[in-house]
Parts: sequence; C-alpha cells; structure tokens
Amino acid sequence: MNMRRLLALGLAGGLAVTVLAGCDAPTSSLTRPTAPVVLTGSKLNRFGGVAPERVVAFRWLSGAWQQVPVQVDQRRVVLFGSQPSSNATPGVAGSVYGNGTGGPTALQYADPDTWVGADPNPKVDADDEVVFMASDAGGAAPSGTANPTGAVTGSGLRVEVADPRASSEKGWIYLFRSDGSLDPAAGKDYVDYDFTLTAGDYKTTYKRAEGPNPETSKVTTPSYSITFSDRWKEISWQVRAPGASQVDVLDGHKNQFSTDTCSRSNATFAAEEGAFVANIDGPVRAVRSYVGANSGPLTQRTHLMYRDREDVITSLRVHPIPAIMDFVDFSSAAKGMTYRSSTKPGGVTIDGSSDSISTALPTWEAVDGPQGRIYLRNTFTTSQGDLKSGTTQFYRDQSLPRETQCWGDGSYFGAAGSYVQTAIGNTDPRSAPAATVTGRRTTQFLAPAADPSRVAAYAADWAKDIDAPLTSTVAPFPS
Ligand SMILES: [Ca+2]
Ligand SMILES: [Ca+2]
Ligand SMILES: [Ca+2]
Ligand SMILES: [Ca+2]
Repeated sequence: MNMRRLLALGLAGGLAVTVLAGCDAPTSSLTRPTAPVVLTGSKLNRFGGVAPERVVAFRWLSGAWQQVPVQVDQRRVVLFGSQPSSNATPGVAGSVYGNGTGGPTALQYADPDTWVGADPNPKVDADDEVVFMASDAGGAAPSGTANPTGAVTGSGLRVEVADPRASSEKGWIYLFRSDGSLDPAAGKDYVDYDFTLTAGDYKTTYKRAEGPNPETSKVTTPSYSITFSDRWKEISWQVRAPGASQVDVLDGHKNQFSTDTCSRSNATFAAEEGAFVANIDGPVRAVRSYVGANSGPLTQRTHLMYRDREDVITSLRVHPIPAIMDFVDFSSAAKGMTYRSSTKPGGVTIDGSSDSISTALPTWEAVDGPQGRIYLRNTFTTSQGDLKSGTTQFYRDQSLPRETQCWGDGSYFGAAGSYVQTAIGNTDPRSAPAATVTGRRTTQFLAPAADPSRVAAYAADWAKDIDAPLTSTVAPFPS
C-alpha cells in the first residue's frame, strides 16, 4: 500500500482503512483523497438527454452500495459581448456582458442568474461537466451486482479512476440515472459559496460599465474559508482544518505590471468595466467566474473551489502588455510561518524582514505554521514561445517596502509568485493574431504539519500530483 500522499496531506490516520486494498480491490486504493474527478458529458454518452438532477453516484463499499455526492455543471458557448456605455444600460441574456453583438465566443459555465444565462440544453450534453471527489471512490462492484435502489435499469456507467503516478492505485464510482427518488448531493455539501454583492441582486444592480462593485462573498469548507471584496479581489484565507489557529493569513492574491507601478492592479480591474460569468454553489464544488480587467475587458478568471483546494484559472485577453506579476501576499497574521519552495526547501521565516530566494521559478511553494499549512503550485501555459524563459520568481518579505502598495496593507509578508518580464504580445481575440496566456494557480489548505521537517517533501510530491491529474475510464455497467 502506498501511504505517500496520505502522509503528505496529514490524513493517513483517518483514511487508512480505505487504502487496505486486497488483490481483488474491494475498496479504492487511491491515495489522493483531496483530488476532484471532472468528466465532460462527452465521456458519459448514456447521460445525454438526462436531467442533471437525475444523475446520481454510488460507490461499492463493504459489499453494499453507498450513495456519494455528484455535481453537474452546465456549460454553453456564448459571446463575450461588450461593456455597456452606462451602468444604467439594461442587460440582455446571451452574452457575458449582457450587451453587444458579434465578436468572439467561448465555452463558459452557464448561470441563469448572470447574463450568460442557463444552458439552452437543460439536459446533460457533451460540454457539461460532471464532478465528484476521489475520496468518494470505492471498490469494483462484482459482476452480477444488482443496481442500487432508485437507479434506472440499463442506465449505469462504471468510472474507473486511476493514478498515472501509481498504476496500482485505482478506485471506482458508478453513475446512474435516478428514478427521481434520489438527491444527487447524497446529503453532503463539501463547499458553501455565498455570493453576496453589497448593492443587491447581480442582474439589477451590477455596474458593468464602471465599478467598483463591493462584495462580501465567502467560500467556506471544513478545510478553509476564502473571502472576496470585489471582482479580482481575493482578500482572506483562513485554514479551518483541525488544529489551525484560523487567523486570516492573506493580504491578497495580486496582479500588477511590476512592483513599481500601480497603474494596473486588482484594484483598478475592480474599479472599471466587468461582469460575472457564473456563481455556482454545488455539493462538490463552487465556481466563481468573471471578466473585465481595464483595457482587457475579456480577460477572465475562474475559481474552482473544492473541499480542500482552490484552482484559479486566469485567461489573459488583452492588447500587448509589458509584463505581468501573479503573486500571493500574506498578511501580518502570517508572521512566524515558514515559506518554502523547491528552490528553498529548508525555508525562511515570514516576519517582514528580507530573505534570500532564488529568482528561478519554483515547482512548488509551501507556507506552514500554527496558522495552518498551505501548498501552492503556480504555472501558466502560453503559445508565445519566449514567455517562459522571461519569467522569474518574485519574492519579498519586507514590512516597510520602498514602493507604494497598490492595494491591501502597506507591507509585503512572504509575497511570492511569478513575474513575466518579457513583453506579452496581443492576447485579445478581438484582434488577430492573438496569442494565449493561461495561468493556473492551485492552493491546497491543510492542518498544521505534525512534522514540519517533512513539509518540503510532502509539497514536492503534491505538486507532482497536480501536474498529473487522476485519469478516468468509463464503461457501461453492468458490462
Ligand atoms: Ca452544455
Ligand atoms: Ca446542458
Ligand atoms: Ca523573512
Ligand atoms: Ca501586503
């Protein structure tokens, strides 16, 4: 049995029973309990035309079916549209901005409470996503096993989930069409997302032409809470895993051109045009997606928030820009935590006094202390060949920096992230040619480490998992 990742997550005790895999795999042997599994409808053709509220999931555990939560997120291809000329301009469903015609489209999460609107195909279709947690996988159901009660005969699909880094580690989830008697959430709710605009309802109050649009939105799970004070302004992280002190260790997840300029930052993004794509609060994950970053009105960020982890995907769509930084700046409440990375595995203390960190991009970062433990993986993909080589790691721990801070508090505390210093060509699809630059930041929230000397090894292994997601193979059940 491979306890590697369970140890890395500090979860070995609680889940040991589920990894006691025998030769006939009576239970899941997956050791990535915090990983999600996301399938598109195109892999689940038996569910084409099925209503999302009829999609249910089961695992086979100890010789019986047990229902587990599954979530369907509807997606649709829509226009971006354009920001209206005035905040008073009424919105029209069918584009992200609820305004304008023509121009580029993209596949987006659908939301009846934004101008994107509901998916025109309300049933599961090829581009919709079906998601469940690896920790809910069970063993392989023996052939001849009868369907669970409430599942429609002939509707079953067996999803074999495998770990590309450990070929012996597998788990199974069985998806069925329900007869209507079952709740897809299976009585669970791993993530709570309260999208709360101070002004009120999104469609009637949101200032799409010119912000700001203050929010008190909050995501809460058993492992963390995150708050947002506006579009692009993620301003608090509390680790809620057992043993963490639960203080807010984040000043902000920040973007700007360079340390010396505040002409563009999350604060200026929020102050100008923008719109929400979707706000989804399901049993397995929450989705928060929005556009609008000054002269890049189509620039988009999507947060996927799972029980233990947040994935942030940023799609740059703007005219040529000189540079971009993407960093996490901690708060004074993070003082005393240890910042580590693949280039500094021994770590340095976050205390507002300078540390020596390589400018080479790390493959992982970790911050740990009594406040909790946080692993970070920050990467981007691009079609512009020279961007990677022109990107360095930014790090600053300085309570009294010489530069004015663009927003948040007046200090850098363990501020770290990427700094693209090569000029970025056009990424706005409204003018050709457009390159692509897509950032992906993954943050894992964990209990304080029992043995801090092992955090570097754990985080290094976790980052390899992030780069090699679980795979899944779908087959009819029974076969
Ligand atoms: Ca769809
Ligand atoms: Ca659909
Ligand atoms: Ca320091
Ligand atoms: Ca700060």
